[in-house]
Amino acid sequence: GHKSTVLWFTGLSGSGKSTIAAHVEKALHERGISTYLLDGDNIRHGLNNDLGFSANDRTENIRRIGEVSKLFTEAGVIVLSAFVSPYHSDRQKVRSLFESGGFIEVYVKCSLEECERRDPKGLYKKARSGLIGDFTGISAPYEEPLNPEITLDTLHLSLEQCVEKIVSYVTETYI
Ligand code: GGZ
Repeated sequence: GHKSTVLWFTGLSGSGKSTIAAHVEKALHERGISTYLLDGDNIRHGLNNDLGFSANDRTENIRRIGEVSKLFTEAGVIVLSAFVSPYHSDRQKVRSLFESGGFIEVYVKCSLEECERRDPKGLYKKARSGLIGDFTGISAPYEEPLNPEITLDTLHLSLEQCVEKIVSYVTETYI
């Protein structure tokens, strides 16, 4: 039989989570593996459109995404979830929904300085000027993963190298 799994991407806004996840998804499809990508576009605009960015709302956001991820893995697909998920305890609760090996935490590591330099949506600028409150890295915390299965040092790895690191991890552990 086969075992499904969730790839849980965590990192700052602008660290590259969604971009890397989308490329991993494409690479897995090329190997005949079914996937489903959860990100802000399909979750925060739909299921979780009642939630904002307070600590409690983020906790509830991640809780629901964890449950949805579990449902999809039960349907046999590899789930790629790309959310800031800044709180260690929230990520641990999601991890506990899965059996050992079923939750692969991918820390998309990128310095605040670099994320702020990229600022693709101008959100850091708005956060600095006070137009957006509770902004991760500026006015809200980001708790680094303590023991992630995979760390991607995006300052030193290319997109292709990040994708390769994840795909080889998955194809070695997912039969
Ligand atoms: C952090 C925010 C905020 C605040 C809006 N803090 O770069 P993006 O735009 O596309 O990714 C960020 C996204 C974060 O939503 P998540 O559901 O991933 O967050 S969490 O896991 O913490 O619940 C950013 C945008 O939404 N955004 N306001 N205040 N990011």
